[in-house]
Amino acid sequence: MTDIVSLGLTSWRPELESAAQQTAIRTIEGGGVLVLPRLSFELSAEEVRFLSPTWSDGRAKNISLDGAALRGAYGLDQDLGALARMIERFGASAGDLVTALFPRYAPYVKRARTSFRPQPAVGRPVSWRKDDARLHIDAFPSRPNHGERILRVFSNVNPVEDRVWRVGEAFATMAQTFLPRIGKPMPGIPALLAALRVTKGVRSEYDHLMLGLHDNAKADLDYQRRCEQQTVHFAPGTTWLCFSDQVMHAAVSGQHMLEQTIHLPVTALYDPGSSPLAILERLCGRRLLPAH
Ligand SMILES: O=C(O)CCC(=O)C(=O)O
Ligand SMILES: [Fe+2]
Repeated sequence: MTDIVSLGLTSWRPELESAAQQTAIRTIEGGGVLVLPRLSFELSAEEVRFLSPTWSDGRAKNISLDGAALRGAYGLDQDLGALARMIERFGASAGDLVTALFPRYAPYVKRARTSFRPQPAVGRPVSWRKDDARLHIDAFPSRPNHGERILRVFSNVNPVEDRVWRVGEAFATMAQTFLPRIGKPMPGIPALLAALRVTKGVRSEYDHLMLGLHDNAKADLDYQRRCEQQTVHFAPGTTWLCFSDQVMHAAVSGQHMLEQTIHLPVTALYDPGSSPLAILERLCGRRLLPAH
């Protein structure tokens, strides 16, 4: 069963006892979810108005802040400036938190995209491949990452409603089920996709397998129903973290969430042997990245 472990932190820059730090590291690198039920991201009275899907431009799934660029939002410049500052403040807080919890990761907390999700978590019509209501690991078709980890910090900013997830079985167990169903990449195709800029860089065998796991798990409705899983409620004011390239997760319900993604090289981990790259290489019995 995937570990769901809570810590009672109340600060975005906590000073941790060594035992709590070890718990945090073991939980997250072991493929669990670290839950901080007392760490809320506070909105100012001015910012509460952003808890509405009307700020979405209606096209993008989420509102996101990538460096200085706000995407997917609709409104007057002045309002969008305030919205961007709220998202930026969350990104900075999430970065502080990761630095305090996992000092080894600190050099890599050059933050990637921060997202704000004022839409209901489920209910929008999407293709099965994009349907995050199905259990999956995160793997992105256009962004090969060559084993780099996807660490995500989430916070439920809804004043009254839980965010609810299903959390599935351990990564290695899931991989054992689906690896035999994934074909070899077609020779020449990864290079072609990169040349055509369909992918940002060449898709490695690791990326091919991660996408294959993502797609095969989402496509298999019988697996979705029957695999070992638990329902997890993240109450209003809860923050949680996981490696979303490792934890099988699915959105069940909720609205109004902030999320920060941080990319980490496998070498930044306390235990690189726990990474999906190491697990898949053990299961396949060969290297999955090109030698360099
Ligand atoms: O909407 C959610 O709560 C989870 C969505 C998801 O799968 C993700 O952010 O990776
Ligand atoms: Fe996901």
